[in-house]
Amino acid sequence: MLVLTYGTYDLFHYGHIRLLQRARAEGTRLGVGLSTDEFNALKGKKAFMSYREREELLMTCRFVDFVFPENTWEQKRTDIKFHGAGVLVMGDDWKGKFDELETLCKVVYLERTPLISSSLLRDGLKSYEPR
Ligand code: C2G
Repeated sequence: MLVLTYGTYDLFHYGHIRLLQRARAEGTRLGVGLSTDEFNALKGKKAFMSYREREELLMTCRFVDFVFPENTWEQKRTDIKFHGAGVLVMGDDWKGKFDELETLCKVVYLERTPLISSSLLRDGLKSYEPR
């Protein structure tokens, strides 16, 4: 059973890894729709790392089988059909946002890992003073 999930995955961190690990456990393969820089602009986000860097890091993760670009909000529907996904997984900060896709596949919202986020890391990097 193929699982799909989506995100920016900037400054890859253990909150992402825990999400990917639990997402993968919902099926037998995991595909990640990785937000392009253009789509991040639509989300009002600017990633610290380029798409290629974020893709490269994701591909090192043993829970991820493949990565593809996420360019629009609407593509999830066609992605699920095209890939034959049985499950869509997102963190519960998205709870309820993708329920309409339940006509196509199981939709699972997993608890976010507390106290870690790409924006926390980005802000921390800005004020980092090497000792
Ligand atoms: N996440 C998590 N715990 C954290 C941080 C993130 O579980 N501490 C999860 C998010 O809930 C999301 C995934 O990791 O499911 C990726 O998070 P982001 O890179 O912040 O992605 P986001 O901006 O939520 O984009 O179409 C959906 C969007 O592309 C999701």
